[in-house]
Amino acid sequence: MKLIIGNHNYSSWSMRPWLLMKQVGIEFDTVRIPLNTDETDALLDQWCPARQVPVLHDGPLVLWDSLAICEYIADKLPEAGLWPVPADDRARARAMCAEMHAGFRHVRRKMPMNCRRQVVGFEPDLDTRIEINRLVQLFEDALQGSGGPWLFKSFGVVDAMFAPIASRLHTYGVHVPADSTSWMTRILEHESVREWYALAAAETEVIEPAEVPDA
Ligand SMILES: N[C@@H](CCC(=O)N[C@@H](CS)C(=O)NCC(=O)O)C(=O)O
Repeated sequence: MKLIIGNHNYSSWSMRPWLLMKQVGIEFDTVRIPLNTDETDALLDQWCPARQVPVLHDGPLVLWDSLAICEYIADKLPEAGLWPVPADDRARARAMCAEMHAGFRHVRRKMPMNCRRQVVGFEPDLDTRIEINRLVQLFEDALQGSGGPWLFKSFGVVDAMFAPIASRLHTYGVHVPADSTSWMTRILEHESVREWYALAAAETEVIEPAEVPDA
């Protein structure tokens, strides 16, 4: 199995399936395509049918979407329990992943993932604040419903899908309520997230549009 990813520092979509695959202990190789370089387009053409990362290559199967890759891993390893068992919880977890996948465009644009940075004095604008409040509502509802420690009790697709949000909230110094903070801390201290951060720290590429200046 090969997972094609972007820069560890910036590629939030890549982090999601990578983290899930690490969590379940599946063996895979990584092909890293640094984004925004002169070689990026040629490498995307070679590996990525939609010219985006992440992409999973598993034998003849080529899967070009982060959520589809997570679903595939969950299907392949049902014993890993990557979706909650009660149907209502599973439906809620799926709705959360769908909302993450399709939404939060202000958070994505104005708070780009940047594992290496700790941005000083960041003040979200109104649109971004509204989306942060929605994220907090999702976290608090899931954690209070499940009792934690992960969003739906045990680590699953939903935690992997929201891991880059924890990274962003941390980078931009956004404070969230206690339950959300505990989940954020737990995910940022997850062994595989620390490994991802170490890989990000070792990268030298800088993507200027993703570098939000300190205030
Ligand atoms: N829907 C896609 C979105 C992936 C996506 O937007 N990837 C970005 C990087 S994080 C990308 O590949 N951009 C191509 C580029 O910057 O050239 C998924 O979830 O897999």
